[in-house]
Amino acid sequence: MLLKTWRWFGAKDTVTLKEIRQVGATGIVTALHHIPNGEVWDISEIQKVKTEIETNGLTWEVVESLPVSEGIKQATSDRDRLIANYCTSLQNLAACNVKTVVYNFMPVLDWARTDLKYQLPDGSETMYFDFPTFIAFDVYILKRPDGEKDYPAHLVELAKVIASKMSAEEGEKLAYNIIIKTQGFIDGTIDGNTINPKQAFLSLIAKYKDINETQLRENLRYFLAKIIPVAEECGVKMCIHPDDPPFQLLGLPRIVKTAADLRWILDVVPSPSNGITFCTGSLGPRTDNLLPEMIREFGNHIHFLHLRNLNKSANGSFYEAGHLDGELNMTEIMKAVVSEQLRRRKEGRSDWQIPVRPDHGLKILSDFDRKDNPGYPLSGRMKGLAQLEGLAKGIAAMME
Ligand code: DNO
Repeated sequence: MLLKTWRWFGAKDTVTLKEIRQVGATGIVTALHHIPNGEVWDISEIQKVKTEIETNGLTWEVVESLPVSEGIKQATSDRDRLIANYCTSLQNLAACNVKTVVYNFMPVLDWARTDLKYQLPDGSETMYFDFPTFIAFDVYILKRPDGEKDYPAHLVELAKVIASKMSAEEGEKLAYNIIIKTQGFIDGTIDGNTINPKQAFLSLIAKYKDINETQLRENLRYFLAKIIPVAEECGVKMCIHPDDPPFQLLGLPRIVKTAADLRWILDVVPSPSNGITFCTGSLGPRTDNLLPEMIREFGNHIHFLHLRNLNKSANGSFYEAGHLDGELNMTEIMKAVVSEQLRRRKEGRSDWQIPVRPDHGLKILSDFDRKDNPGYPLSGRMKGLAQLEGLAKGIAAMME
């Protein structure tokens, strides 16, 4: 029922393609991580990775991500060249028959967590986004000018207390986790080689001083107007990834947070190629995001699914829970997914199965003996995938 996929970070990944085959995934989700952001992905480079995947009995199902350069998000004088490169990469991917492509439009920071080793009562580990701690990082560690004005006053008060109790070493660790550890491996603009990362981070943020949400939307519209016709012509389905977490951070504009945002994106350049990565964990921290309803509304445009769960609190904080364990009603979410698939199948569509990956996973069992990227342990994700598959099979059997 599910087209089961798995994120693989290429040669540097400690989980091998052979292992991925045994966890039961058939599709790989990966990127040309070795090509610098903004450069063209050549056919020969794409083909090399594709061949490696296929040699191991798997298929390259989804590109996550073909990164959108900061110059495109900021509409610098270089953006047309960067967009032309982007289009060439899309055509090259299509020539190799890799036709589902993830991207996001988050300025500077891709995703944010404040604790990468939060322990659950059973000894497993997960990731936490504590909003006051994030504000402590922004206002008191990074010391972004006027940062406190971008958050509710009562949260800044909490942040102040948190910062006052933090040792210099803990503060540095928090900054390292937010700026580098969670960013470098997913083609972030700042990696472990950057000298003075905090300064570099502040300079990147400062570039958005005159870009508000309206302007960033206009920059996204411009980008979509150029790339979607190219994608449509070569049969590529673009899927924008929502902002994680789905609210403003660091005073930066964020425009992929709600159903209204997604509606705007789909309407501004209407095309079957203009689609969504429906990520339950990214959209989930907001109580106004009613996930099953959103799947029903946007179903036709959902080309890729990230399924994960979380437990949240009223101030925007959350931690990632087991795939079936958190507050998001995964059964209702899966019912909406299965209905959409059955609808497509009835219409005779070849893309009736939406690729899905267990997004992140808890660190459990032998995961503690391996080095992995935050959120991407082997056993925890494998458990998540198995749970999601069982749920989907059960639901499909009852519906069919
Ligand atoms: C983190 C991921 C993100 C995601 C990108 C998509 O684990 O969910 O890095 O891949 O935002 O462009």
